Amino acid sequence: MTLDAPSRPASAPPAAGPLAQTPRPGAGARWSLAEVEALFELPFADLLYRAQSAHRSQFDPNEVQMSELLSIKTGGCAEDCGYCSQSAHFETGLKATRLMDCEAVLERARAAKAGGAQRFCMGAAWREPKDRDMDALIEMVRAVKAEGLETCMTLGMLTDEQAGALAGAGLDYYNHNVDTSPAYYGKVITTRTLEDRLETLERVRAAGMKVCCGGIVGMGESRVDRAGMLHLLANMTPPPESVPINALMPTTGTPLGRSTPVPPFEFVRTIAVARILMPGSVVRLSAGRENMSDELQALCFLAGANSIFVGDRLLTTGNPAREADAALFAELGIRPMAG
Ligand code: SAM
Ligand code: DTB
Ligand code: SF4
Repeated sequence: MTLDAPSRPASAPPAAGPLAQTPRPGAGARWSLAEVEALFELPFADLLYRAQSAHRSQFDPNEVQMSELLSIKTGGCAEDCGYCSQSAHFETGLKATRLMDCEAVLERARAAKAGGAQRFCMGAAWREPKDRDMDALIEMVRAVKAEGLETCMTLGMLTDEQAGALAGAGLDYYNHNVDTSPAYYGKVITTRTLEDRLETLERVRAAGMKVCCGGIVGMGESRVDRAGMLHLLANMTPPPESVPINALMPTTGTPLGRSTPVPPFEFVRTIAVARILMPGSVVRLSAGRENMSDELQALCFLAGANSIFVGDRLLTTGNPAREADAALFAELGIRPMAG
C-alpha cells in the first residue's frame, strides 16, 4: 500500500456559504495532516453538515451494514498490543483455546445469518497463521460463503502465499488495523511495527481481497493522534473499503485497562472526520457500543457511521443485545444495508 501517491479527493462539499473556507484537498491532492486536524476543529454543526453531505453523496443514510464476529481461536497471543485481552504478555484471566472446528464455526455462521448479519468475521489471536492451519481456514471460508454470507477474517500478518490462498477460497475482506497514529503506535505495541502491518495490507490488496482497516480511540492518544490515524488511512491508495472505529473496551490486566474514555462528542468528531476523508468507505461503529447510549450511537450514524457488529459478543467482550439494536434501528428508521 503506497502512502505517497495521490489519493482520490474527498466528496464535493458545498462550494459557497459559511463552509467555503473549511479544509478540503484540491483536485487530485492528498489530505495534509494540517487539513485533517482542521476538520477536527470545526464547529460541531459544520462538521456534521460536511459529514452528512459526504455520506449522502455515496450512501443511503438510512442503511447500516451488519457484521457478526466470532473468535475462532482465543487468547495466548504472542503480540503485546496494550489494549488486548488476548495477549499472553498480560494476566487478564482469559482462557486460551485451540482453533475451532469448521462444523462449530458453521453453526455460528448460520445463527448469525438467521439473526440478520450480512457478513461473518472470524478472528484469531495470532501474530500470524501457521501454514499448518491454512487448510482448516480455507475450509471455513468456503463453508461460510456457501451459506450466502460475506466472509471476513482477521488472523494477524500474512505472507503472499497465505493471502493468495485465502483470496482463492473466496475470502471477501481481510481485517488488519493500523490501530493508532504512526507517532503513538510505539506506545501501544512493541512486538510488530506499523510497517509490518502496512506490508500485510499490501499483500491483502495484491491478492484481490477488500481491505478492512481502522483503529482504536480512547487509548490515551491525543486529538492529533486521532487525526494522524485517519490521515494514514485516508491517504492509502485506495482507502480501505471498510474502516472500523473502535472505542477501547478496557480490559483489567492490560496496560490500557484503566484508560479514560474520550469524551462522547470527540468520538462523534472522529467518526465524522473519517466519513469526510473516506466518503466511499463503509465506516464501522465497531467495539464499544455496549458502553454508549442510544443517543450517542444515533449521533455516530448522523456523523456517517454505516456499519455495526451485531450479536451479544465481539471477540472476548460484550456487545448490545440484538433486541436493543432492533429497537434502536426501528426508532431511527434504519434498515439493513442491501447486500
Ligand atoms: N490478532 C489479529 C490482529 O491483531 O491483527 C486479529 C484480532 S485483533 C483482536 C483485531 C483488532 O481488534 C485489533 O487490531 C484492535 O484494533 C481491535 N481490538 C482488540 N482489542 C480491543 C479492545 N479491547 N477494544 C477495542 N478494540 C480492540
Ligand atoms: C475491529 O476493528 N474490531 C473488531 C474486529 N476488528 C476484529 C474486534 C473488536 C474487539 C473488541 C475486544 C474484544 O472483544 O476482545
Ligand atoms: Fe494478538 Fe491481535 Fe490481541 Fe494484538 S490485537 S494481542 S495481535 S489478538
